[in-house]
Amino acid sequence: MSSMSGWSELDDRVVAHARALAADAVQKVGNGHPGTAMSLAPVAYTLFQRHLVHDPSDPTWLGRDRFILSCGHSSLTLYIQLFLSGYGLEMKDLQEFRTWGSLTPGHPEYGHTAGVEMTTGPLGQGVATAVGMAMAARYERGLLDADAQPGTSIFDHSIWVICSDGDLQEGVSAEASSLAGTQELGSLNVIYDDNRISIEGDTHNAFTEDVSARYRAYGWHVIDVAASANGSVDIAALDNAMTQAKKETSKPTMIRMKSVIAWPAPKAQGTAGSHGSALGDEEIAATKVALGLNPEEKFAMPDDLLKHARQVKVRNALVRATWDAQFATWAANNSQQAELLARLRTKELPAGWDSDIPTFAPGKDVATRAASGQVINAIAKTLPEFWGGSADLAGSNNTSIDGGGSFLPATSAIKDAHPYGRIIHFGIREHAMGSILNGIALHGLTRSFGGTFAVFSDYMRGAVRLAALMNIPSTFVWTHDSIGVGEDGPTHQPIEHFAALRAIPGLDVVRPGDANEVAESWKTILKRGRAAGILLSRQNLPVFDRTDCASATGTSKGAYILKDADNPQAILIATGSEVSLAIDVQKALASEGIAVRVVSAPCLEWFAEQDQAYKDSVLPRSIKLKVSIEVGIAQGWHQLIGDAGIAISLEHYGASADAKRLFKEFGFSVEAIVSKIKAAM
Ligand SMILES: Cc1ncc(C[n+]2csc(CCOP(=O)(O)OP(=O)(O)O)c2C)c(N)n1
Ligand SMILES: [Mg+2]
Repeated sequence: MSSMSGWSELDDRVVAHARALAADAVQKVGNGHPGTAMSLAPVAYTLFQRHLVHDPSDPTWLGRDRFILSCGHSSLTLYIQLFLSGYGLEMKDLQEFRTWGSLTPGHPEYGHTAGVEMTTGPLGQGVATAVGMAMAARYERGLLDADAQPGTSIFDHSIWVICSDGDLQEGVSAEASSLAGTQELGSLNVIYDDNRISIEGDTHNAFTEDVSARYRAYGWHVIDVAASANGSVDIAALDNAMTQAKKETSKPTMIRMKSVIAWPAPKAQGTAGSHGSALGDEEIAATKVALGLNPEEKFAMPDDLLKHARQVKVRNALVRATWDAQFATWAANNSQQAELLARLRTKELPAGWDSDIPTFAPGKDVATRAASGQVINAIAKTLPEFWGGSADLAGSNNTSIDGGGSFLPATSAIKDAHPYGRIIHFGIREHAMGSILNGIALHGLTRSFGGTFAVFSDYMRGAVRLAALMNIPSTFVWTHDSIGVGEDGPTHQPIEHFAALRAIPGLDVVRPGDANEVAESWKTILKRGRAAGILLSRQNLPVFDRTDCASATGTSKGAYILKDADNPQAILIATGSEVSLAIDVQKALASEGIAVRVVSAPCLEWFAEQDQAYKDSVLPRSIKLKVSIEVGIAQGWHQLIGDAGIAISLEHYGASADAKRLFKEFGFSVEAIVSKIKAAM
């Protein structure tokens, strides 16, 4: 039994049963990850019982700490604590582990199981997303309680993470951890399960660096916790480390904790086999004997032990009540902020929030990235919760909020640094930027965006997919969206990216055709509150004369008739920079007596949601010749243009030359498209 105060023999018995539960749950379904959940059971229990500020009766309590299990494969680590703390999971749910419709899927899923703060499973993401949560915590504090002394605000709380070797091998965690050091995110506490085992065995087959030294070099506070003599996690030392972690408020803390996977299974402990395979009845029985449990019993958690563990609910209800009282005082003294908070919690946009968004006059060509920059600044005026930045391309992505100040700790020597600044400098870390945006969105109160070149959306794809999977409102700003980039050449010219991004279910891929479509796109993105990416041109584009064309409000429908003709013989469907080209093609054909309709299609996902009558009105079946014009691969377009359609596309990499020349060389000219259409007629 551990000698620390407030820890009793009952706690030891809960932990012993929790270890056995992990083994039983995997054995029952026949697959899963028992070893880590067994060895981490005391770690998570200590955190949930003694350190994590949470209210199991209200998993969305604003004042709570956040907990992320970055090594999502060890989902039982979390499920068992949710069961023991009384979040609503019961033994039956553990028995249904990894089965259809259960509350205990293979990896934790946000929005599915109460108490799960993020979907994890792709290693590294949890650590990186937690960095975003810690950044959001500081920014939100700035909105609500800016002047409170450090550690005294009711909005001060910690972000706790348990991660594994794989989490720290993944680059995304390194990107984000480096930034967390620069940002001095004292609220972030990461417990690293240093068990030196991954699927292929000893991690020294690929991972020999001194992780502690690396994190110290990042500017973290690192605490090393050795294992007990018998191989189990040293709970008293870990408990003490957690206390130290909370005390350190000017640096993120890493607790590097030695453990033995699957401890104390006699044969399986310390083996890679225990990572992802059921241990087998015999080994589980032997483990139970080693734990002092009845080897005949499965899924055991005696009532007295469960009752003991669930006292955490009672204890924390008192913490919650105190917080509620402090909150009431805060609200009474800060009526404006309280009003803001009430709105932010409902995720509603205030009346007139979009009143400063400009309308762009025709006549002067505008790059859609430049229009986006203006729109971002207009939104920033009315929505204090709107903030973001770029992966070192702010000037190119047009993502800076004028006068917003750089989000940096008070100690920073950077000009315009401010702990509550609205401009995030992500550094050249696209993947972490994506994860951090997800963390900000998950944290709950604010809306954030992050920019880079569209071609580097690939670098952040893991995070983008998770944003869509979790259905959270991360907004990705992807500029330089085509060969229109010009001279930088094929490494910088997206080709397959539109299709690749549209392939992600639940992601809105928005490619506005002119400045006014940009304004409407941002409005729609903000209103919908879903994961979205906006693709913007580097080069100037004409601003359509809306007295001559349809209103840009059609943007929110995803596709709309921009400019019609009497009895059109064909429909041109274009996105982004190709919409103005389509208008020119329409003119050229008209001069030859051929009438065609031009449809601008800024977002195929939004269009897909429209009713059939609307879709048929824009793209009637009776007009057989449908022509898509988009300067990327054609993949996906045949769904809209059908067998009789033509896709004007780019099926190969670009080249280094001026943009106009590239469009012409690659068939994106009025002449080339007109002749293709005429041939098809
Ligand atoms: C990005 C990513 N790559 C690969 C995997 C597949 N995978 C799951 S767990 C794991 C390694 C497990 O090692 P470790 O992180 O040390 O966890 P432990 O076995 O100690 O629980 C791998 C490669 C994954 N989940 N995510
Ligand atoms: Mg490991």
